[in-house]
Amino acid sequence: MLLKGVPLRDVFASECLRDLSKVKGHNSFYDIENGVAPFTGTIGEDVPIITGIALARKLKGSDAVAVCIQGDGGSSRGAVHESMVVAAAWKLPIIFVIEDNQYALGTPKSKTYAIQDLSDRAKGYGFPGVSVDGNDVVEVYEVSKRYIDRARDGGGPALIAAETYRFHGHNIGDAQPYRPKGEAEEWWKLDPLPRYTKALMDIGVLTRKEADKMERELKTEIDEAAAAALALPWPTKENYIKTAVAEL
Ligand SMILES: Cc1ncc(C[n+]2csc(CCOP(=O)(O)OP(=O)(O)O)c2C)c(N)n1
Ligand SMILES: [Mg+2]
Repeated sequence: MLLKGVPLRDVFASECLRDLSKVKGHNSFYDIENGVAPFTGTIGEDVPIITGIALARKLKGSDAVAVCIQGDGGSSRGAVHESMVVAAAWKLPIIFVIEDNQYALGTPKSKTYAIQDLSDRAKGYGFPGVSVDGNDVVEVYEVSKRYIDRARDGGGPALIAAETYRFHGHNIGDAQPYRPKGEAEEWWKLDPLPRYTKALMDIGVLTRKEADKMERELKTEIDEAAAAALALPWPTKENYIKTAVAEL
């Protein structure tokens, strides 16, 4: 949402269920103006919606490319399969991204899949599939750009599986009994933020001092946006129903 230009305050406010109706005109977790599609909360079921958006854009002759980001768990659902079949057959401008963070709530990937690399599935649909180190900012950017450009040129869909890790529990009440001891510690060594900072310092475009300053400024920006979001009122029942009905 941030990359699409949604203000940080509004992202936090959506997460914290605050009333955004006066700001956005509705209270739901999407931002059509900034190109962020609706999110249903039912994992997997967003994929046909985003595939439909890609179809609509293609029919209208737009050069937009839909990027559909989902989890390893969500991507095992039936609607995802149907979306990939139709996206391939109609060469739709859509990139399917699986953010493979190894867990769906408390279920490890190995209990839901018999394959390790989830991009292998692409071959069966008839479009390219590629696995990337999801903790490497530059690799993710380069591979995404390659396939987004291809889709924009009429080349059709691609599947990118970004291998990563969910560092924290699924939610605040998750004691994570399912996680093998020491596993998270290994993944923390691959934390993308310090890795990218180091990569930029290695090629001489960033100094430690600049990185520290940026971190301090961003922390202030995040704290201020969070405080501003929490200062917004809760939606009233009437207001919530009114905005939901207006959208329908
Ligand atoms: C159809 C459906 N079943 C169950 C849930 C509850 N649920 C919410 S998130 C989640 C795990 C999703 O895992 P994954 O797709 O890997 O995404 P991650 O949270 O790891 O990013 C589940 C089971 C849901 N939202 N929708
Ligand atoms: Mg997951």
